[in-house]
Amino acid sequence: STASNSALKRSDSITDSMPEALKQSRFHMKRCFARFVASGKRLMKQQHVMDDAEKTVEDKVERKKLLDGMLGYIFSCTQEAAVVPPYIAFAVRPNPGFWEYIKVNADDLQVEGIEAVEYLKYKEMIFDEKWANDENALELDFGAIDFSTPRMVLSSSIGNGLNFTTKILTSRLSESSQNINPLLDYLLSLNYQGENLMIKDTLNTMPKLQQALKVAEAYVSALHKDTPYQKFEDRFKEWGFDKGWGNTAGRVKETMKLLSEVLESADPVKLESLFSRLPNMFNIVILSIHGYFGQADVLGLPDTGGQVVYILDQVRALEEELLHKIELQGLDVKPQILVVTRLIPDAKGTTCNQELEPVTHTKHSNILRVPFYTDKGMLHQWVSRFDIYPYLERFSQDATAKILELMEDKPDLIIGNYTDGNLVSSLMASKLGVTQATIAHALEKTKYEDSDAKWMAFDEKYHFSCQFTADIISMNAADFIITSTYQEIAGSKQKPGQYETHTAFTMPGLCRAVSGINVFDPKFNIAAPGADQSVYFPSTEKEQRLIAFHPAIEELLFSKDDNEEHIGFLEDMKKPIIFSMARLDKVKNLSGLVEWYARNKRLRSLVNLVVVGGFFNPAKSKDREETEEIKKMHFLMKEYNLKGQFRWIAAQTDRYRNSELYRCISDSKGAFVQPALYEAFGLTVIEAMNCGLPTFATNQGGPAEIIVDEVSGFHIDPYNGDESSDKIADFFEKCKIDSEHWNRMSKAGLQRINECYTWKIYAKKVLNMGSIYGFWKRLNKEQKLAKERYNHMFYNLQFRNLAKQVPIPSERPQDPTQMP
Ligand code: UDP
Ligand code: LCN
Repeated sequence: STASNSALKRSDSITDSMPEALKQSRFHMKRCFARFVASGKRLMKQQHVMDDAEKTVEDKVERKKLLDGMLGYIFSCTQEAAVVPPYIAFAVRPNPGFWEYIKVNADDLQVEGIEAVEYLKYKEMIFDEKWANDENALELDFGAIDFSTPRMVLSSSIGNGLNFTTKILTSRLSESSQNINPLLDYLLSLNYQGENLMIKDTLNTMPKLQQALKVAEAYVSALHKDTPYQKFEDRFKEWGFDKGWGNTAGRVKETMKLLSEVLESADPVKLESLFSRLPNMFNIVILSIHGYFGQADVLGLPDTGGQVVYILDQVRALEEELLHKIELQGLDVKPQILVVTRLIPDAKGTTCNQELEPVTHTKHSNILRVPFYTDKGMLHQWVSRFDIYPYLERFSQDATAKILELMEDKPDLIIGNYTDGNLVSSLMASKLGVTQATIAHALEKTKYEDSDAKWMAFDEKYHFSCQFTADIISMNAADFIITSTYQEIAGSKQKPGQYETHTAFTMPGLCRAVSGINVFDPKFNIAAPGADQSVYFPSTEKEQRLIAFHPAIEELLFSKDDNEEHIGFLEDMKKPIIFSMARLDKVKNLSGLVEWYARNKRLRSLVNLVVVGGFFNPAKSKDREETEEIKKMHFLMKEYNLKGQFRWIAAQTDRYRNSELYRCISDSKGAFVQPALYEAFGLTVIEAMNCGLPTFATNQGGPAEIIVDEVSGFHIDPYNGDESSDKIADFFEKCKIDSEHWNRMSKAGLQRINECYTWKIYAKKVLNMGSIYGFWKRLNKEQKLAKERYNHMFYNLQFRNLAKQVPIPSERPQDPTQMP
């Protein structure tokens, strides 16, 4: 962003350019570095580095020159600096995914490039000197065990792994000799529950297969394209083929042609197209363990939010796509999708105590619930996702047995969600030898500053020791990783991505991850979710509106009394409403929004505020963060006298009613505000935009990518409340002057959604990934095994012990008679 970025040529490393840059401003830099070390050992963030640099140079012109120059650029790319006098070790990130570590001696300004491991040791010196100096401290290095996986090289390729993998596959296939073609091997192995598909053992060499393809292709070419497969099935069998090629002569011909061409000389586009047709995916397991996983009355309960919404929509989209594919393959097979979650006997009026529940609007998909067991028997109550670790191993075994029983076969793909689901998916997939995908709706590490370096202080409350260990295990175990945005993997120019922060990090006293994950690994893939558009549609689609809810919504928004469901009221019912809805977690920052609003007179005069989240009695909450947030909300209401302008509504559970609520807010010409301190993706943002609401969303995380600032909505800075509330106020002021302004913004939001965020695109992509990465995994058996063994040792020696330290609640006696 600075004027002379160009001073750093792409080929120059920061280590190379820094000495010269320091030399040029030696006088100021001496003072600046003296300032860095003045307060002794500590960890500086970018802002501190910049502030100190600015303070050092008094003269304005000089300062500008310095900050616009090379040094200013280096400081602006510095994510963090460990001050260990006389050294300062810098972690510099010039571009997404690219890091350089440098140490500078503050006394003589000597510069030296260092490796990540050395940087981490400096950082550890601040927190645990003894451990930092322990030569045998536990060091994790997946880079060293992962020796053969090809890597992408460009920041811009990150998240596009499928494409890259297909290209690498193509060149591997071209290298392999005619008779031991791994693709042939793979095709021979295709089956559904033991029943052979596509080619029989008789076509077990390339010449035989190619010859048979020629004959069969010529034969189907002569048939009318709509001739059903059954009509020529017998002929096919004689030639050595089985079903799976297609439902009609036309489709069969296309598939055969694709294979013939790929066998002759592979090309990535054809290879991907061929793999998207292969009958290799029928049964899928999706793991989502914590919280209340149900289809009604669960949203807004602790730990129960977007993940549930995401998975239910995902299952519907995947099933639809599977059915479509199977039909085209000409097979008579019922795909099965099982969402595997925790059974909670204390179900709080939800269905979470039922073992099996069909997923609505699907034909063959079910929720399977498996209870948690401890030595004392079945666990009855909800447990926080932060305390879930002691139950997972047993859960994984019980769930695996149940799945095999229900599916009568191994699944073809296991998809994990969030730390707990991902860890279980790793255990299960490794045991069954099945392709594994992981999804991290949020990696908790990025949500709390220095949660790794200061893990010990967080551990009692959050058990990050378990969580980050589990996350690292799963990331490395997964055959592919599905993310919702680019930023989730590699962040932005300014800010590292969630996965990226797992590249090199340290938890002093526990483990130093020298290479935890590599964001250039082609396993990373972006597949953004959507919102169910039959539920979340624009307020302008009058015929579809769910007007039956209107009286209830009217009451919810405007009645004057306080009750169990709402407190506070709106005096002027004509004003536009700014609206937010989330779980009452600290990171969601709903109380922050209330405070911004409360402090901004202009905004208060322009609009009312309505917030949906949590409930009102702090004594009733079992969730640590929720309790604090509830108290803060009450405090703010009183302190700023929000009476008449603010309505607080308790957590809502009906998504149909919620969708109509969004639309009613839209009718008021209001806006949606998502003020989170950090948001991994932000489903409410796309729900609101689908309903036609102009949306202001946090610039920290996924929403920054969903919304193009000032084009399809607005970014707000959750760490700068005054600026954010002013931005909202500006919008409403502008709407007063220009009545079209609101409509334009509303339409632009919708357009953005329809172009980029739908479930159909998602399902196609994910099934293609399952197909390609499944094959990739077979091709790289040795590498996979080596990594699996390394990972397993880490699981056994580290994770298991950490999990044992997490207390098991005894609030309610567990039932010993329920011991299986
Ligand atoms: N939600 C709800 N009622 C509430 C709070 C949230 O129905 O009281 C829904 C919301 O509509 C969205 C999901 O829960 O579908 C929250 O997803 P998001 O991605 O915004 O956040 P998460 O809770 O997953 O962190
Ligand atoms: C969990 C979150 O915290 C959100 O950011 C996501 O939108 C949601 O899961 C669905 O992926």
